[in-house]
Amino acid sequence: AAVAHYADMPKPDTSPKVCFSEIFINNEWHKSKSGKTFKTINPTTEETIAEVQEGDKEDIEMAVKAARSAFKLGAPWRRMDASDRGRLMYRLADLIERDHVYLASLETLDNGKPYFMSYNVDLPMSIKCLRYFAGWADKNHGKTIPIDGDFFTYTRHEPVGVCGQIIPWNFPILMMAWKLGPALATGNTIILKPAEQTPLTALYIAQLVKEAGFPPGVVNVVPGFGKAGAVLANHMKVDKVAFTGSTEVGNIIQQASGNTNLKRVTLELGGKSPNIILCDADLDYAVETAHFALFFNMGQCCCAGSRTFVEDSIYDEFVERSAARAKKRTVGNPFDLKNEQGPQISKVQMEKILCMIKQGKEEGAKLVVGGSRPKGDGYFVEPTVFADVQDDMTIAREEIFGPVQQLIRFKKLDEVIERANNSQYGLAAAVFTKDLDKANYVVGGLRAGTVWVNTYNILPTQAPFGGYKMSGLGRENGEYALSNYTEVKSVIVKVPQKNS
Ligand code: TXE
Repeated sequence: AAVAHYADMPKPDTSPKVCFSEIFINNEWHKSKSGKTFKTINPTTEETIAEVQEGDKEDIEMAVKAARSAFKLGAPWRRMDASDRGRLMYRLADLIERDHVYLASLETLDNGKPYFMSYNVDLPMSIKCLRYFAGWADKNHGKTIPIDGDFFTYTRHEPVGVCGQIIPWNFPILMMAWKLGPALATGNTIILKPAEQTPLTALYIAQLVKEAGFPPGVVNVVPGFGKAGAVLANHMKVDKVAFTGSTEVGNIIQQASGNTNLKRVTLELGGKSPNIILCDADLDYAVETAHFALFFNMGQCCCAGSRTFVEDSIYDEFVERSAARAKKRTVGNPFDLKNEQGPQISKVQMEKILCMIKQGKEEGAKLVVGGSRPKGDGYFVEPTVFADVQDDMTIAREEIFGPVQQLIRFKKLDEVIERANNSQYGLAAAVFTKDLDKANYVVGGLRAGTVWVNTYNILPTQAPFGGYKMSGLGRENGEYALSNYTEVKSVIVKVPQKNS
């Protein structure tokens, strides 16, 4: 199917020009107050793509001021009709679509993900997300409530206010869309901090925000490191922070809120998602989908199917076929359409993955394919498959965030549900079977925010996504996301006489 698409796809721009590398506040470009810059690296070549202005405390202060001012009573953004907020969002989606090839190319350059994916997955999903939430702008309404006594009571869904949004590097444009969509639809103002590894597409989209006609200060984009994020999380004048990243930093952000102004916090964190394959599943399809569940985006997915539980009677066959599939996986230059896998995001991540592979071997898992860094430049890791993985091994407990598949044996359904749930995480899960009763039983038993049945990695903008347990707090996407960006106000009005 992938090959058939090649012919219809516009060619990538393999050296897209970097147009914006400064800090975006009040619809203007600024140099950092400290004068500092940082390098963004091409993970395929290990070369510097650009020097980016490094936002820090003073720049965040300036951005918070801009966002507060854009949120003032009577400000254009506050006075704007909700339907017009939606129109601006549709316009932003149209502009991203206009620059689809450029943005997909820039994403591939900065992140290393195959252009085939950035063009066909990241960009379309981001555009759809903005359009979906644009439609919500004038539909997120309150209720009238028949309270006791001579009163008229209604609720207003009001914006929370100034929102800090801190995003990771694995899906830079898509994470930006998931954050901007519900926040703008509901009328908030934003300071977004992209990940230090991948600031470029967020900065380009900032310029499109201006071109679309959003008033100054509504969307501010401050590139920088975790310490700039920490300033947002601790800021007394930030009303909410939305974060996607590691569970470790998620904990810190929740604490920062507790230590300061109890700002609203939503978190989308790590996972160790179980993918349960029963013996009656279509074997070819299950092997291919389990492969995709783990290896998609170089394994850098919070919902990666990183614990593949396979029923005893098909286990050996499954291992053999999974190994054969991983061996066939094409790895290399992400601009080359035939490659399924590019480099990992950074040297740090590559080394973390290699270290966990070593631990897997030391703890007794059986390495059946891969396990090393291929020769040459770039932060590549070979597609790797481990068999005979036990639940207590590090590779079965901790997030690897790389192209490393764990195949785990199970015998009974009850047993596998318990083992699947025996994790600090609860982001996603899947079950493969033709038996509807068994599928429903597994669905009911799993403690996870998303459960896929006979599929994986389907993340529609219309359906909520988020984690149980230490995988997060709150839901992104779908109608549920709106409540994370609204305060509910009860208004109680004395009336002379109430009638039914
Ligand atoms: O994440 P961090 P890192 C997991 C994955 C990966 C690990 C580490 O397992 O191997 O996390 O990746 C900002 N206050 N995920 O180090 O540090 C940071 O600048 C406020 C899962 O890249 O959590 C960046 O913008 N912000 C994940 C963002 O947080 C801080 C995606 C994420 O970086 C901060 C990425 C602080 N104290 C990694 N420290 C997912 N859920 O999809 C850092 N940041």
